[in-house]
Amino acid sequence: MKKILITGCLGQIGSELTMRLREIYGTNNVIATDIRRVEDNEVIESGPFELLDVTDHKAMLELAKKYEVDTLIHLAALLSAVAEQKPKLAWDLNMGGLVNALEVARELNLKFFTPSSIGSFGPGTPAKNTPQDTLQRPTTMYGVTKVAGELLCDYYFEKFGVDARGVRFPGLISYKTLPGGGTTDYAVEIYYEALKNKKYSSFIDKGTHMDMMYMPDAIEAIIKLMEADLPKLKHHNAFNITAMSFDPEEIADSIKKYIPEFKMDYNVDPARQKIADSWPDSLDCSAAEEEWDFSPKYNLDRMTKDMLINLSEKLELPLPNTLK
Ligand code: VAH
Repeated sequence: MKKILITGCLGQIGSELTMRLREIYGTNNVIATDIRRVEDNEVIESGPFELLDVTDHKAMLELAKKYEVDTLIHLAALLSAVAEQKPKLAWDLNMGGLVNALEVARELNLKFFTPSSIGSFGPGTPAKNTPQDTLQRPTTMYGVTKVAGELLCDYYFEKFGVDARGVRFPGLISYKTLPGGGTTDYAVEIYYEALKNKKYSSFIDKGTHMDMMYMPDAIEAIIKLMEADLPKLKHHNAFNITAMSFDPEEIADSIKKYIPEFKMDYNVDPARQKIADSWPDSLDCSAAEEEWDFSPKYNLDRMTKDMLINLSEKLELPLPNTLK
């Protein structure tokens, strides 16, 4: 990768990936795009930014040519909960945007990345230690677009030689940008509420295990995969990756190690609970470990400590005594 075009740069992944890529490859070599412009935003103010609607193939092609990029990282998509409320819009954006991005990668011979998700699995998939190659019959529109996306990316690799790579992300947790419309968002909200109010009502029920990962590990995984030697990859779209699996009780217990008075109860959202119940409990990541040395660094307690320290600063709230 030398010159990179990113779509969805203002999203939860894009906001952090753009800044990290600019650190590594140089600010002017990372062109950030999104459908909207916002004020007072470090991604927009720190380097090249363009407005881009990913359903506009011509506009995407013109930007890729204008900046003479060699890599396209396509992140723009609707997440699971919103996609379930607006399934037709989710199909049009997630699939229309993806096929446009793959066409641009084909036409300009670009290296390509787009994320899949644990949402690409369904109730018929083995829930524990979910294999890299297994049944994928998701019961959500988000999952349908993720499975279709994986198949489309592999098609472009086999048919046109597009070097398309992807990972199946678990729930991603970060303090820099609030997630938008996901099922795993409870695992981000809980940290904000723990600092603000010392309590949280989880919309996901007790005992619901889902794979999760701290954002720094997710960012490094994308870069590591994209820099891997192509001949070493037996899989392309998309690799199982995860760093931990927990349920609401376990993340609450981790927070209590730093905020002993923290209390959690439940106000389950049936729609997002139904989505979560259809996803695996824990993934087998051996293919990613063997083929490109995937190795996350944050476990639950280390993530909790880092989240609380950074959120205290971001929210201008007192650091818990245990962290002083
Ligand atoms: C979502 N955060 O909840 C995303 C992700 C595995 C979850 O795909 O939709």
